[in-house]
Amino acid sequence: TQAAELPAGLENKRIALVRFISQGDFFQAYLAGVEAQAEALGLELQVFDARQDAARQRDMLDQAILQGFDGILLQHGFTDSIKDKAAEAVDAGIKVVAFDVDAENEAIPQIQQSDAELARLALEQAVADQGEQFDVGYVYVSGFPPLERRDAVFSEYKQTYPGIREVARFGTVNNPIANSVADQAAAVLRANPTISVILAPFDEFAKGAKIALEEAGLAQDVKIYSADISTADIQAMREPGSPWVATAGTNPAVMGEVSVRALAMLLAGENPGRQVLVPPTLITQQLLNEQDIQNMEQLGQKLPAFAHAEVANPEWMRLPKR
Ligand code: SR1
Repeated sequence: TQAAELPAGLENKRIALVRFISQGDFFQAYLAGVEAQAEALGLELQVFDARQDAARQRDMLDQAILQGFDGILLQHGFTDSIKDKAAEAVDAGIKVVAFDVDAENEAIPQIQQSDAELARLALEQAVADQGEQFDVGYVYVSGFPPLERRDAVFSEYKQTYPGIREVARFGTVNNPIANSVADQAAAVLRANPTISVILAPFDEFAKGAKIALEEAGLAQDVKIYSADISTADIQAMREPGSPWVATAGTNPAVMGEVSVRALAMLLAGENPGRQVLVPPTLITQQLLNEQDIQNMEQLGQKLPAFAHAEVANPEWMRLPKR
């Protein structure tokens, strides 16, 4: 079959990805998805990587505006540092979409992984496995919309199940995130021997918790429930005796593709909607072992939600080849 004609609005367009955070499996795969989808649509892409520096992200957004990009994809960051610049871009006629950062602008579609649903899936599994009474070590950093949305669901859970006690809260996004979290987790585990669950709603947090549990000889006693999935995560969950028993997530490469598709729709004069939500799926260690899933490609073959998301996908859309 012949590919549908692309809308005229997409010809010779240049787009910029302005990202706050880039280290870790999720962000590498997200970028791969952005690159693949931009190429499939013939969009020229430039990546601005702020490396977790809010002032630098603001400067980079400014540069993207001054350099006359047709479209801008914002990825993570803080409302206060980008809001006015994002509004400036919109006012200059630049199409803007945002993944996991709220620019507080009606003209900027917000892309996210249905974070509330994601947290619910992980917590439901924790309750199914551990019952309604357990002590939790919670890995959390405020200020990131996806983590805050997941946190709101954890707060509901603690109210619904008074036997679920958060006995320690810790977390950092200092690079390398997993190792920094591992150092904190080691101290938290020593101080709180009743912890039987670590809730780590970001896979770099879960990797850190796993390191700490294994070093402390606690991998049999404390279980990790997380967010996100990658090939490295699948391997870590499947290691013999791994404490990482469940995670909920989407395919981050698909999130990158969806983000560019939403931006392409705006460039084509179409509206992807104010909220572009990609539903997450629960993945347990048991499922990975039973189905002998070794990597993201195999996960996509077994669970089609990991291969493609049916959002921001008009008739004319060209998808990357896999
Ligand atoms: C620091 S924010 C980390 C999260 O961003 C993305 O939403 C990923 O799911 C990751 O958990």
